[in-house]
Amino acid sequence: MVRKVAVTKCRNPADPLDPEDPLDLSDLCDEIPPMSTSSEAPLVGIIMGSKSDWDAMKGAAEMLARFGVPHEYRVMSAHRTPAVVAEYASGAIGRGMEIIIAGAGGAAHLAGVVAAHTVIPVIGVPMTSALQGLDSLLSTVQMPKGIPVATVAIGSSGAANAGLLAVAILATSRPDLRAKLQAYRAEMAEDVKKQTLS
Ligand code: AIR
Repeated sequence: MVRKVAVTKCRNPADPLDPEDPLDLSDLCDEIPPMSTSSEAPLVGIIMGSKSDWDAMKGAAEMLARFGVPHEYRVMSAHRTPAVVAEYASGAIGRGMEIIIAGAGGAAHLAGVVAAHTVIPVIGVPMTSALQGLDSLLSTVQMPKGIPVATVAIGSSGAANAGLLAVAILATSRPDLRAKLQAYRAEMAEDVKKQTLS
């Protein structure tokens, strides 16, 4: 018998829980706003190992929202819900997704496991941890030859940069997005030039 595997997502509090579904971890997502963004199919999936990662990972979502990129965000764990991760990653291309951003901390295998199940680019974000994120960084970045994960910096800077890197990848075939990215860089440069030390 094939067991139904639900993709864990951050449930809208207005929606009922599914009592039949032991994999429904959506109660873990109380502090994460309902999944996303727009009615368009997501181009980027943002996933994280725990709701405790959201404070940092929301930087990726904010960046994608700033550039108008349809995206979604969900909690799923390579260790606590491995079947959910496999199903999500395997189904990403079929759902029209082009990039997955995966954040996890400690023994951070989420990005690597996702990359093993799909050929779309996977960006790994190491979360801060009991070891200041060094364990997360090494377990995300040190992938074996053949299965790449593009790893960004530890924590919230990394999450924001993961969003920007996703935009840059999408922009290779989307001139409008490339123009927005160039405008963002110009704006950032202007801000730096205005900075004074008093
Ligand atoms: N984690 C969850 N499943 C596998 C891993 N590596 C990570 C989460 C989080 C850390 O464990 O990504 O960074 C602690 O999770 P929690 O839920 O205990 O706060």
